[in-house]
Amino acid sequence: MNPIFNKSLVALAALGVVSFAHAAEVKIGVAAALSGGAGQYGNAIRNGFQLAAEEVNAKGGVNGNTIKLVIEDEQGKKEEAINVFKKLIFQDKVLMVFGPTLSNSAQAADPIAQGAKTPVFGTSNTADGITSIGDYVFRNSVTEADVLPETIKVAARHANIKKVAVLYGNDDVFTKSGYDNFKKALEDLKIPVTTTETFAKGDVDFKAQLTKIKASNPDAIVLSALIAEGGPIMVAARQLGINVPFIGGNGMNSVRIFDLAKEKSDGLWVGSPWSIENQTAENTRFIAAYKAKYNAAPDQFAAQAYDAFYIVTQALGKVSLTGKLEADRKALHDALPAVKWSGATGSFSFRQAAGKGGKPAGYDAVQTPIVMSTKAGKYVIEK
Ligand code: 1QQ
Repeated sequence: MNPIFNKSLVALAALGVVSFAHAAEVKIGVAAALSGGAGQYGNAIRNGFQLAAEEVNAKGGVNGNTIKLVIEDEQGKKEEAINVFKKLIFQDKVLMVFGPTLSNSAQAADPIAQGAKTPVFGTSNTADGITSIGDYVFRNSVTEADVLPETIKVAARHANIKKVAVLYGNDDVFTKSGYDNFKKALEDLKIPVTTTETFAKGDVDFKAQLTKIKASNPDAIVLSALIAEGGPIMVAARQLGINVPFIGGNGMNSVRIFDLAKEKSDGLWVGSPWSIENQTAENTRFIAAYKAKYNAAPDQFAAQAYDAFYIVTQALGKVSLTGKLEADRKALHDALPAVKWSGATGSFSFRQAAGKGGKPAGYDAVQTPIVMSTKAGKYVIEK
């Protein structure tokens, strides 16, 4: 190149008029259950991330940097989540990882991110203890401990619930944690339990448990399940003539219930900061954008992922990336806790969780849950 021309280009670049290099591309990993029993959640999560990333990149990215999502299917299995985390963190060298979908997988895979000092951000992990893994673990999914007492309280007020049966999956981190938190909330609210029954992942026949539950004559069934089992449980209950309300945790807050249980899907109570019926400006805009892109309505898993992406962009906006991965991961980690955001899921901030054995803990979500019940294939907001 002509040296004079070259010099003038350097001068222009210094003024910011032209730039030599393309703006940097920031790689962010997404580990989601895109196949298997948790695929219903994972695909919605991926959609939420892709929509947000597209919006942010269309507006010029963050500090001029484009964000590239590196998306991997962890199949809702903890071994796969570990493999995917290793690939994203050590091979792809992503700045941070979103996911995995299930708490069961997060408990196994998050220590890898923590060990590599790479921020990991769950958008659907609601079990106790996930953020106690360490200070690089973040989530915007509100814990079962925070949501379930509210769901039970509101349901009990409306549906005249004096005693309940409890049914939960006893082989999954999330469904067990949901059970612990349901049990505690029921004790606190002095609601007696008529019987407690269990099932395992992959079960398809729930007749024995439901027959016992029916005989115990509860006013409602408290259910800590993922939708793959929880949907069929609700269908089977209705077929056995059990028509009392179901009170579910995060796993039951899936529109899939309307496909599975059809006209028998009424009377399911769930809580979440997000509702399709919540008509804030941010949520209305999100729902319209999601429908325009995917030709389907979003669910709370998509909404949580969408907001999580914006929460991260807020932190990234405050960070001057150096291109040195270790320093950049730490800088993002340091910037995240102070982020406040108002998105599709309402107003959001972080609070530091309790640490284990003197280690600093990660960060949980501070958000207000909305309690809903299902009626005629829709969610109704209940107060
Ligand atoms: C968890 C959950 C599931 C319902 C995620 C999809 O809340 O595993 O923590």
